[in-house]
Amino acid sequence: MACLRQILRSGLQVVPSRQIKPRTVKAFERSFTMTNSDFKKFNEPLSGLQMARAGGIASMFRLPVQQNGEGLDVCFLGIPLDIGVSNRTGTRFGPRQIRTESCLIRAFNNIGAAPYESLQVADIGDVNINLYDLKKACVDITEYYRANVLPYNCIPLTLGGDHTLSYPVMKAVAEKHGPLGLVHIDAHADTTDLMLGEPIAHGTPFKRCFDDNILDCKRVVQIGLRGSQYEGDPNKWQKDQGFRVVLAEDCWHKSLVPLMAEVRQQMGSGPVYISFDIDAIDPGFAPGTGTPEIGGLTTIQALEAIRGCRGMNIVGGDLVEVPLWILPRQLPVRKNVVLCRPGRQAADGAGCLHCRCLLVGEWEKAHQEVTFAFKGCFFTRSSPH
Ligand SMILES: [Mn+2]
Repeated sequence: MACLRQILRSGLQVVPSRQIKPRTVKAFERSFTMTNSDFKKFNEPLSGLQMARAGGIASMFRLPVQQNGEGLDVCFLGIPLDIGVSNRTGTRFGPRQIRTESCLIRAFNNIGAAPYESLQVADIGDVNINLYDLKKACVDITEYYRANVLPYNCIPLTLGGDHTLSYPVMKAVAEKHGPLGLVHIDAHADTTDLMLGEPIAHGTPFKRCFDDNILDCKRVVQIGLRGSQYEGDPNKWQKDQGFRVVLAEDCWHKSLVPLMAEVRQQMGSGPVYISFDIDAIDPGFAPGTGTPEIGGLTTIQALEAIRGCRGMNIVGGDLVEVPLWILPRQLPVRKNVVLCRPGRQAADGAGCLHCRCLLVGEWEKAHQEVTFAFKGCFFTRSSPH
């Protein structure tokens, strides 16, 4: 989330994202004269200089935990959902795992972003969902946001959980803000109408959003789409509705800074929701997501895309499809895991858990096509695709 002071300093237009509370405005005005110690009234991540990073409650960014969005500008909350996936399960553990990994965060970054100087942020826990009934889970999600987040003018940043959740979350957000612009970063369009005959699944959320008039279609952009498709002109439907579609191939070997300048123009001053599917990033960088596709965005491009949203009227966001298996030591088939390296041949038809390279029998070639630095890729003989 962009810091207001940084936005002003950078000369970008400041677009009020909502009715800014008096306390926030005062803090913003005072921020030019206050010292760091004066900001302690705002929550900050528990510093690794104060307490060992392995310690403390495993909240998002080691921020304080509270029950709802009261008094907050921004809240983190988790949705441990993975019964909407079409391939590998495990992202129900995503919120917990993201929180665990987030213990490395510090209050400032090296380009000067300082969100905790002007925004009150906390972790409000997880949505209690029915994991035996996907449709009921969606109802649970919308009702939770209506009751515990949106009445407090609090911007929800959701930790997923599979991509199904964007539909019920955006439904609640749009009830408050009206039709939403959407910055959707993903390997897949997620605009399928039915999956196995079902309207609710992780490949359908933005079709459902469209059907429910949740989207302001001229202000929708999808970035990073790629991979094999069910039909020859897979993105025609989105384009017919007015979406902008940016294929992964259109991003290869490029900075996304110019693209994001155009996206800011497209979004204008209206409310914007950001939905970031971790599988947008190449599986060489972000292995282990449920439906990986080679040839994806680099981590640098991911940062450019998110930083490029600065100045937009952001009313909510999510990070989805993050699985249990972020680190090799957490792979459930640990004993059988072998770390792939260029030059090493796949034996016995072993399947790659993350990049599908062995599936097509061309993993050396595939990795050459993924021109970004090779960060490690895991395969196992016991878990073919
Ligand atoms: Mn997705």
